[in-house]
Amino acid sequence: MPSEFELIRTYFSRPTPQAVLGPGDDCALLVPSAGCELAISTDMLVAGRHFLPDTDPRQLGWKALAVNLSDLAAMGAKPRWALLAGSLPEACAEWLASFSEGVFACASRYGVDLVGGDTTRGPLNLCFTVLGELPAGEALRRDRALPGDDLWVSGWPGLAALGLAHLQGRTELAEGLAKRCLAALQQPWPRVELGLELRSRRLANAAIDVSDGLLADLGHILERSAVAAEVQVGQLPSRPAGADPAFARQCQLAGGDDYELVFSAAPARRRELAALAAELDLPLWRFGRIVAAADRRLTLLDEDGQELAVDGQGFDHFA
Ligand code: TPP
Repeated sequence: MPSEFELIRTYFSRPTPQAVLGPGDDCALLVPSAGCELAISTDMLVAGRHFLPDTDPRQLGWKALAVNLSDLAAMGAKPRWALLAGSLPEACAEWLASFSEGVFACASRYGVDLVGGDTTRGPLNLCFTVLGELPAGEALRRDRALPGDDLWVSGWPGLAALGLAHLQGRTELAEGLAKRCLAALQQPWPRVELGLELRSRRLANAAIDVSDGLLADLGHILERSAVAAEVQVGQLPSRPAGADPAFARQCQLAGGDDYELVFSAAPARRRELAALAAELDLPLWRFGRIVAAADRRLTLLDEDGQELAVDGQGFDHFA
């Protein structure tokens, strides 16, 4: 059994060119770029709650870091550094090698240095802290949506929740679709480039990443911006062939684990957003609009303009 220090040295020590001092001392030493603010976020992944205990360790390593980077993406921050605090039931060399491979695959894809952390024995629990930077005063925030803004969402919300339901035997999926949904669940791609471009081109007024569910996370924008919204369900990506359509819609609206970005933008920016979608090769769906109303209400409309019941609170750890 390796000691804690051997474990860190063997599996979690890689060069950290973006740090003055990386792992090995009591603290890492970091210098943000001149004129930048730091964006900092932390997210914990607990076995049985955020992932199934038999999840492939390489995919788990990727996802544990990716869901944290998604928070940086939502604010338009450039990821730079990460710390990992984890408790592990045992120091299994094979598991650790695969897990750290997944972590560093994600870290190098998004340009992040792992600069420190902590390891202890205990139930499997992984908690990254990520640090990014952005020009002072320019963060994309939840509280800046304006009446009249369009609402947009990136990518393919709903696939990850379908994948989880499939793994848990709650729904059947056609073979090709199952593969896509499991990839969305197990290896999400945080929309870092999208967040950076929305921020630097000043295209979005407000943004959030979708972790708990599309409607639930949109609700945070409404709450913080003190506005209401109308959502046109028919303008969301069409339900994938090979799944129960009603269940797929439910997953899309309230499933969570998507790590897509929802944002609001002035209608005058539609053309630039279409160009950005083509540039990033990432679909952007205009699925509603922000309306002025003190009640912060979310109205769901079907293809015929009929109001639908809002059924789906999103994921809640304490529900
Ligand atoms: N159960 C298992 C075994 N795996 C899952 N992926 C889920 C449930 C679904 N799930 C777990 S956490 C979560 C979802 C949809 C929401 C996101 O997690 P949270 O800790 O709320 O992230 P945050 O909103 O803090 O970024």
